[in-house]
Amino acid sequence: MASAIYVLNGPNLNLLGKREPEKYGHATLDDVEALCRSTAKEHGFEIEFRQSNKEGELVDFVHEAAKKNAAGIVINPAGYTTTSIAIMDAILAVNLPTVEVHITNIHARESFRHNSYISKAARGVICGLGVEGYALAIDGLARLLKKKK
Ligand code: CA2
Repeated sequence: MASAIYVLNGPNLNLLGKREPEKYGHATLDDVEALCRSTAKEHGFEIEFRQSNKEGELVDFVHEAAKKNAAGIVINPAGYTTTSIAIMDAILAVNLPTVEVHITNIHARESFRHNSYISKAARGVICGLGVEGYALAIDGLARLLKKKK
């Protein structure tokens, strides 16, 4: 069986495409999942796609990724980006290559969005490229993982 990339989505991302399309675009989270699956398939990976509005559940997903021997993690921590030492610690603990994604350019927005705890644990960060950022994160992880073989 192909190994999996876990794609984790934080609070309110279940509203993608349904609210504030001027900010976050028209793609729904189901569209993002389909994009992730097709991108991963090109590289021979499967996707485990999750969303939660609860910090602890996101921590559990990170632990699950390690337990299931995932190849890597793509995470949009959303509103937990600038507050969650718990998610940062989980990513540091499992030591899986992790790419942080934001749909918007957080650095061009309010200053309270700039300082990401998750970036301190991530191998790379993509922001401001819309939901295409998820596909680019999977491409990037696939390239990193191929190099390791
Ligand atoms: O740009 C991103 O992807 C963010 O992670 C989105 C978060 C925000 O707190 C970060 O600063 C940047 C917000 C996610 C909320 O998702 C919604 C989606 C549609 C409508 C309303 C909220």
